Amino acid sequence: MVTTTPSPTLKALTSEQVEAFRHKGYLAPLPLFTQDEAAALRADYPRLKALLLPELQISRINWWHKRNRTLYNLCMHPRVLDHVEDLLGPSFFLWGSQFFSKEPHDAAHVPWHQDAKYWPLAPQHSVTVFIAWSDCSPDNGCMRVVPGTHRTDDLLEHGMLTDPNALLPRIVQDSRVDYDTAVDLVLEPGWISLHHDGIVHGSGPNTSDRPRIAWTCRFSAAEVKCDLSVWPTFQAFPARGDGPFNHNPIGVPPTTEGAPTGMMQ
Ligand SMILES: O=C(O)CCC(=O)C(=O)O
Repeated sequence: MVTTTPSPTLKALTSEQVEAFRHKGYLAPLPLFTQDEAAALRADYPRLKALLLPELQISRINWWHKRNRTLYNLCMHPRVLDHVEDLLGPSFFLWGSQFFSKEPHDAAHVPWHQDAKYWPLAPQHSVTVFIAWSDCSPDNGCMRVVPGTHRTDDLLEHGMLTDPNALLPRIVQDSRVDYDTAVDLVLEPGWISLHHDGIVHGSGPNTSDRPRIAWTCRFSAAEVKCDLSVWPTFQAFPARGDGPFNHNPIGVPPTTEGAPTGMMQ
């Protein structure tokens, strides 16, 4: 397991919060956007969703930041980057983004998993910023984490699922994970959580009358390299610091309001 490398000068978090992230593998809840800013995000959701090809499901499509200026800017918002810098250190890049949305009474769920199990990235030094666009609560399927599960030497065994409602295809299969200790990450609109790429996390279905809308952006420290034989369309978008950012192809920030045309497209 690779630990966090906090900046010498913290920008958004306290040293106690950085220490808690190291120990538990997540931080939440963290208020980040104002109520007005959160309402503006939420109001924009139908426009963004309508940009997708009709056959695509919004929660099964990623890497919007490569195609859409508004969402690129959201990932690169200075307050978002301040939080990431406090955990990854001064030089890091953006490479991933995805909505995880569930309509009211939606059976969609996210099986327990470790992000790093899906990602051909090395060394393991990445963090996800999860931004709530709606409230995220137990009844509408908020994210859940199993604290401390990032502190294993190796990634855990995962099995494959065929469940059509599973938003991701793999599930942790390791009897050492104690799900009784799982924590609900309850967020108000505009609040965020931060999670380590090794923590076991997932979420249940939406049993409420309200939508659950969340946006994730993924960042890695400058030294992280992607195996392009696995993810040939991977691009790094430098976010902060001087790098060097020479380990991966560099992306050109979008200037228009486009949308992905498929996974990783
Ligand atoms: O939105 C969720 O419930 C899960 C999100 C997730 O798995 C992730 O951000 O890695």
